This record gives sequence, C-alpha cells and structure tokens, in this order.
Amino acid sequence: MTKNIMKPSTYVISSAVKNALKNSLPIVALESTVLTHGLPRPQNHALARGMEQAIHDEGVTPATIAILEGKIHIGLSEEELERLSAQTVARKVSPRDMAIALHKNEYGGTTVAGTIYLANTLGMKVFATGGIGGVHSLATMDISADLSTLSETPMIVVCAGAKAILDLPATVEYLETAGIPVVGYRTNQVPAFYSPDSGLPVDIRLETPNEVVNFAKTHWSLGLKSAILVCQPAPRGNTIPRTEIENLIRKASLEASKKGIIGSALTPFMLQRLSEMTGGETLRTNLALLLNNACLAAQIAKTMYSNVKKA
Ligand code: PSU
Ligand code: MN
Repeated sequence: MTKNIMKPSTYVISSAVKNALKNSLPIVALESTVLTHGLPRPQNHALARGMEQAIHDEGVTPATIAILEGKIHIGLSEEELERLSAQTVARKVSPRDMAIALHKNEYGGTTVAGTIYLANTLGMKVFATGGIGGVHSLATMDISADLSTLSETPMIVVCAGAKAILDLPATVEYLETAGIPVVGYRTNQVPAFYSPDSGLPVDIRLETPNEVVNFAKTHWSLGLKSAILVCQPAPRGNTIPRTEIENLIRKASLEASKKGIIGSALTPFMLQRLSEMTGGETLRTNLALLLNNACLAAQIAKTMYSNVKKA
C-alpha cells in the first residue's frame, strides 16, 4: 500500500522502483549522504554499486534516494548514480533542507532522516545504512535530525550503530526517550560502528530476518509509529578494537577543534583523518559494514513481503 502524500511534480521514480511499488515487491531504500559526504571518491561510487548489487542478488529492488538538480529521485540509473557520486558540490539533506535543495535546483545527498522520510511516504518499509546520526554533544545541542525522524517513521532501519564520533551512551538514551527499540542482530551489545562492543546493552537480541519482521509487526500493531533500529556489528575480520579506535577518535577531535572545524565539515574531516591514521582500515571497515547491512536489509525485506503475500 502506498500512502503517497507528495506532489508528483517534486519527484521522479525509476521504472524499477515504480514496478516494485505497484506489485508489492520487496524494496530496500538507501541513503545518499554517505556518497556525497561520507566516503571519498571513487570508493563512494563503487560502494553505491556494490550495495545495489548485493540487494539485487537477494532478488530485491534497491531504491537509492537523492536530489539531482532540484528534483527528488527515488531509484537512480547507473548514469545518475555516477553523476551524484562525482558531485563536489552537494547539500547534505535532512528534512529541514529538502525544500531548500529543491528551491535552489541543487544536488543533495539525503541523510538517514531525509531518506526514510521519503521512503516511508512512498510506502517502503526497509532501509539500510552504515551508521545513524545521533547526539554529538549535549552541551552544544548538536543532535541529529535522524533521531527525531526515526521517532515518527515506521521503518526497519539496518545499521552498525551510530556514527563512531558521537556520544553513544547519550544517543542510546535519546533512542529510549524517542520510543525507538534497539535490536541487536545476533549481538547483545549496541555495536560501536568500527568495533562490535560498546558495553551498552541492546533492548532485544534477535537471530533471523523472520524474527525481525515479526518483532516490527508487533511494535507497529500497538499503533506505534517509530522505527525499529536493527544493529548489526561490522563483519568479522573487519572490526577495529574499541580502545584503539577511541584513542584515534580523541586525537582527531582534538585536531578538529584546534583547526576550528565544526558543523557539517566535522564528519568528513574526522572520517578522513581516521582513515589516514589507520592506513585505510577505517574506510575498509566502513565499506564492509555498509555492504553487510545492505544484504541483511534485503533479506528482511524479502521476508516481510513474503509474509505480506501469505496473509
Ligand atoms: N555515518 C557515517 N557516515 C555518514 C553518515 C553517518 O559513518 O556520512 C551520514 C548519514 O547520512 C546520517 C548523517 O544520516 O550522516 C547524519 O548527519 P548529522 O549528524 O549531521 O545529522
Ligand atoms: Mn548535526
């Protein structure tokens, strides 16, 4: 069922996504800030293709969502994906920024918040990313719009926890306040992006896509409108020990504050410095966990839609 409340003139849906929506076939929505702001070129484009391919391989339709020249695109062609990945000037688009990017005919990478808003509006249920935004620092009130949007968007969001440079305990507290259950996928701890352990317990541990789908249905059957956050650790062999990465994050933050780097420039700076300091290890982990999350999201979408058909 689509509950489309957007004016068709504001967006373009690819024929593959249109077909999947029309026939209630499984779809996984993908964000694009990770391409425009999160990863270096050309790895961003390779990753985007890899995630789409991983979803295809499960027999599921990927829907990468982005803004191209002032139009919202739901599902990108090969050429559009390449063009977006090559953009050096793109806006990072959360719900607050959407009309701005449209009004100014800009390119935009949609964040978790921006993407799940659009995906849910079109009736999609499953989304994959690397890490969600969260609480940077309570002192500055830098709290990602991902959190408030997750609280009002009934989608299954597969991630490896929150962005590594955040205050993870504060982020987890906010998730509780906002009514967002944190599911550990085959783990008891909220993954800390690069490392599997954070010392913070998940709200419930689940083992299979089927359990995730049933849990989400129970949550929504209560009339709740919030997302389900499914947290999966980075794949074995690609993780970085918690103490090691924490030290490097401290070092990089110090550098950033010395250089006066703040706001939207902070994440790209931190990710680049971490990658330099680890000889590319953080980048490899980031890519591996994104692919892994795309696979799990596709399996969840497949399960969800096969259940829908049987019902
Ligand atoms: N996590 C990463 N890299 C990223 C992001 C998250 O490791 O690039 C992006 C996601 O799109 C997320 C956004 O939704 O950052 C959150 O940004 P902010 O904290 O400014 O809301
Ligand atoms: Mn922010």
